[in-house]
Amino acid sequence: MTHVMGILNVTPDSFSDGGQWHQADAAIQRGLALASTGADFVDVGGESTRPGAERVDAEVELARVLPVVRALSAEGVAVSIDTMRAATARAAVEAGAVLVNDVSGGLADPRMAGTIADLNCDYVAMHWRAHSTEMDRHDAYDDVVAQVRDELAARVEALTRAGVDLGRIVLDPGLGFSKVAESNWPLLARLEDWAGDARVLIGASRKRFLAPDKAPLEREHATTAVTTMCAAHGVWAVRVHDSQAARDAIAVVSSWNNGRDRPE
Ligand code: PMM
Repeated sequence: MTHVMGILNVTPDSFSDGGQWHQADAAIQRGLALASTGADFVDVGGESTRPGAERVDAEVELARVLPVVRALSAEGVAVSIDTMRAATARAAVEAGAVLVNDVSGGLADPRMAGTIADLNCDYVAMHWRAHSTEMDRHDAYDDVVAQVRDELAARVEALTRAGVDLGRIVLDPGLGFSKVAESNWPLLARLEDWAGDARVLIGASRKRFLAPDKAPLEREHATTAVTTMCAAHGVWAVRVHDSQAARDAIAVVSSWNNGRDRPE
């Protein structure tokens, strides 16, 4: 059954006021709420990857995420750390995180592959071409499905060469990252053509391509529709803001499939 990864961005624009403790406290409460409403993982990130976003210093990123990772892990929540930095990944796993979610697939930090091999944890390798300030200049494809397949295969090759167990790698097409709106749909419609037998994570939640004329919060129904399709197509996990909506959609697909086996 498809897993739910709840999004927890511990970034300044996510919280309206207060100092560091307040931010961490609010983030921890949000993480617990995500877990209690159906998130199998809570994905903690301290650096925005929205198009155009500037990078934050490693120390700032670490100070944002570490107390949250530690507190949620202590409460029994399965935490995933959303980072491109090997040092942040290591510190988070040592604080209890069980999965590293790297939007750069190991490209942003040459030490990431060796660190994951060493940590021996699950690792999401997302398709990525450039940092947020430049990603829109790298959105040209002749055949987006074939190129994402090949570019991800190159990452898998580099990761396994560094000692990462193939079974630990989850592939993600990086919806909205160096992709114009129309490039995202073939990647969803032709999952098996780029992912093969690998586990797949899909992060479509509230992204612009779902409904360009709507505000992010108004893209929630479209997000749930994508979750439903993902569950029907055997996707391993969806990364979402609303864990309850995703959980309900996945339960519907599961009951629907069970209905096939049940006598009338
Ligand atoms: N998207 C964002 C951040 N992290 N991680 C993965 N694996 N896949 C994604 O699609 C992804 C990600 C950007 O979305 P946000 O600003 O809502 O966190």
